[in-house]
Amino acid sequence: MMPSQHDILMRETLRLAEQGYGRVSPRPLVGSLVVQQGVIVGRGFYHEPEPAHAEVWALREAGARARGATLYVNLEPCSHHGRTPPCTEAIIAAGIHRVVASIRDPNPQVNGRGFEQLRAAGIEVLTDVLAVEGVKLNEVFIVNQLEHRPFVHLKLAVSLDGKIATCTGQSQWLTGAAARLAGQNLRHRYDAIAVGMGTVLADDPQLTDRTGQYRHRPLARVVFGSARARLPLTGRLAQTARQIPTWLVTVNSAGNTADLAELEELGVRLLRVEADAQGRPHLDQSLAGLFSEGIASLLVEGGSALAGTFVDHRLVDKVTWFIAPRIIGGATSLSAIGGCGAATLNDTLDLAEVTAEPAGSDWALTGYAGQT
Ligand code: AOF
Ligand code: ZN
Repeated sequence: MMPSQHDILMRETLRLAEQGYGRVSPRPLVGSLVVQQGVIVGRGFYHEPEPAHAEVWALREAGARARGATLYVNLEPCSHHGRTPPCTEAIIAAGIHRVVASIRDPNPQVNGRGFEQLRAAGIEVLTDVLAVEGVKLNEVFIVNQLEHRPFVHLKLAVSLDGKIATCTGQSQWLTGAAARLAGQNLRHRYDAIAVGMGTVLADDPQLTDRTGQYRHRPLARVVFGSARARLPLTGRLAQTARQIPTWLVTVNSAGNTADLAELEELGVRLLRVEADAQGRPHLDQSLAGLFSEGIASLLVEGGSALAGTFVDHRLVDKVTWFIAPRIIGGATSLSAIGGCGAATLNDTLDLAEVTAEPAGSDWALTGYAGQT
């Protein structure tokens, strides 16, 4: 079937919105087009630090040509006074004849009111155009609005037999350059990377966005600790904590020890939460704390224990496995996911919408964790 004109123009709108990657969080990715008699006369996408919404950029460029035109936007136009006046008012004032949208805005301040206001002003409103793609583009924003927690994406590099290290603990590098570059590109789309203390102690990682692409806030680092394990003072994370936001999630019972005070002096931020049954930071509370610090999305990069905790709690939204076509073997070599795991095959974490793409000689398998 031939794609409709609306589908073609919405695809272009989504493509424009994507230019906001790294430049919008914790707000949504939004693109907009103004189309007059089949000709695009205005384009816009949302990008910090400019507060203007995508629709406003597109209307500005269109100027008088917006009168009687169709406006495409991937998110319902806002109806509230935020940092800017409502886009619905700007659309009505510009004389737009028809609005074509992909998805409704889950923000409770909008949530259907934008469409209502436009219809009440006599504007034709068409919704749900490329809705599946529209939801995917703003998967982070939707989880933020509905669940008030960061979107969680679990990303690991594994061997064909699901191991992340050899029996002697060697893990660098399991995958090739192309997969590692794809991993960097993933980092660019996230607000923070999370790792467990074991990974910090084993690898002394930098956890930085080295894509070279502009981002309006630095990629934050989050280390999940416990009551005992400490972030090494001389490690790369602690030593760069002044320049790059670095969080240590720890349990209340860790107290106010001298080494925690020293870490704070180096610029490491402490997030203290209650301990769970295993004495580790309570995961719901940790995510709530990070969210209230402005972290809207979290890329969990391991190791096995931390990944296991997220899986056991079913606090995973999306998964990407970079799979190297090599077999490590060995009963004692570390597998990707620790924790308790599923007791029966009814309890497994099952992925939906799975795609597999080649990444050099490796594979990138991505899927969504269905709610169980
Ligand atoms: C954006 N950019 O292009 C559109 C948005 O914080 P404010 O005042 O800018 O308002 C943000 C809300 O506006 C956002 O949560 C969403 O509901 C709506 N639409 N936001 O940041 C845009 N169209
Ligand atoms: Zn708006």
